[in-house]
Amino acid sequence: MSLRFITAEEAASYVNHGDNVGFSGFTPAGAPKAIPTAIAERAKAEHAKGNPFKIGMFTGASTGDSLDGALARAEAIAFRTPYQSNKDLKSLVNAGDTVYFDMHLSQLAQELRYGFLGKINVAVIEASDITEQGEIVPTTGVGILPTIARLADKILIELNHKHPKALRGMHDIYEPLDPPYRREIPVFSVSDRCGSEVLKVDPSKIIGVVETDRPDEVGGFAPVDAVTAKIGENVANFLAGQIKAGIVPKEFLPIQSGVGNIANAVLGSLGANPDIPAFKMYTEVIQDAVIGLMKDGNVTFASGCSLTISPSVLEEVYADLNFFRDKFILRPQEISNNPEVVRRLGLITINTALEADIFGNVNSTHVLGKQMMNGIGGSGDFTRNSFFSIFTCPSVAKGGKISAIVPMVSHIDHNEHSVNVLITEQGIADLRGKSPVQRAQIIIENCVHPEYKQLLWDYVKLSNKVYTPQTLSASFGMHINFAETGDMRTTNWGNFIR
Ligand code: 0RQ
Repeated sequence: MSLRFITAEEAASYVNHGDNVGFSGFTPAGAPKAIPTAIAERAKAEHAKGNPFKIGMFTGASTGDSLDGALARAEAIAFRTPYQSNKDLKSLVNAGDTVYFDMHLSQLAQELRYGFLGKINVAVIEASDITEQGEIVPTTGVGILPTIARLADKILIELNHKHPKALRGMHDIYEPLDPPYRREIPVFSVSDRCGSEVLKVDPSKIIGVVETDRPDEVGGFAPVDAVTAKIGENVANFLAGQIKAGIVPKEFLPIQSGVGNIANAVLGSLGANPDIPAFKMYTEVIQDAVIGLMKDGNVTFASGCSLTISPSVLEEVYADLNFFRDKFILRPQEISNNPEVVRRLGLITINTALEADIFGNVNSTHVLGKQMMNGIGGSGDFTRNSFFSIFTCPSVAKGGKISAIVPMVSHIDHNEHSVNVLITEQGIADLRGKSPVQRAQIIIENCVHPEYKQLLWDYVKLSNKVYTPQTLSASFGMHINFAETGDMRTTNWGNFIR
């Protein structure tokens, strides 16, 4: 069957109001660009004629502005899952103007297969190569690609010439069987492959191929500052101590590192610490810092779901693909984040908290309990199944007006049973084997900013001789005081005692 090359506008004409559309990629890496923009234009044209036009959207994680941004601005989103970070989409989500539900990223593909989330009408897939037999080589991000390609009635391809055909061989495409037939996922070490190097789809479902030449819309990172550098140093020192204590084997364990500025800084610190051996990563997003660490020999292999690196760094990788070729595998998020594999490999997981409480519960998603930041992403997939889990965050936000450590988190993503170690620029709290009272003591002593220590000690003293020293009428006192006065520091517990 020969491939039909079409325009993005024609491709968009195959997407109808009410359709559920699955998009390839993970973060802006591997996310289609031309077809979503054309779907947004189509939505605007239909709206101008007075017709409804909205689609349901399944993506790997966040995407680029020409996908989430364009469709949000066109008011074309009926619902959206999972992780997102585009500012226009976030405004809709936080104004309650679209339906958004957050999910553990490893679970999305299986929940689509199980039928929990409805049908997929169309899959829009970015490819670096495609054959007439329906063999597709993905680009820099995989996401939920195999599942949407198999479940969708129609497939639209964006063949992006920005990515070399030589990417063939860098992906590992695997979809597990569903219960009761599922078997073990045969990944026993970070670099094991379990699937095929290309995605095979039914060629009769491919409606058309749109050729593009557009870079991934990946933003840069904030430069490392004194606070993020100190957090990174604390993480590296903690891990070096765990090797010395014989808890982490001297050959080390694979690292998973979360997304964002803090995570990028932490990785840099691990590479710079002479007591941390060269390591492998079994992670979700391979960020800029990893490329530098690979070049210096500090990271020897990375398995991930996407190569989310800034355009200039990606050019470096493509210019030297022979060096990088045997150092990466890109897999579907169902495999890169798979709980079974995470637990088997014994990952040390490092993710970022927006807020933590003195008992070790972590909020990674909600600003002050109500506003969605990005989503839980893969942090839950990794944290719950890790060898041990670390959460990092600066001890204060907004110039000190917010303490990142509070009596009770305003939203919970990771609970005290899954959070093993909390690290801020102030220090390290190792929570393993400790009671709630002991956890509160070590978190306040080691991690809380000096301006908030006394306030939190006073909070603990509000209850006496209980298992968890929580005072329900005051547990959100710092949040309420911030809402009323713009500063948590002036919280007076006396105002909250009933
Ligand atoms: O806001 O910049 O307006 O001052 O929250 O700061 O710089 O965005 O931090 O890039 O490290 O991201 C948790 C969001 C951190 C990310 C999060 C304010 C603070 C600032 C945060 P301003 P940055 P980072 C697997 C892992 C969930 C998913 C995950 C994330 C902004 O890491 O999305 O872990 N994680 N995935 O001022 C109010 C507080 C605050 C606060 C900070 N307590 N209250 N505002 N801020 N603390 C990978 C994937 O899943 C893809």
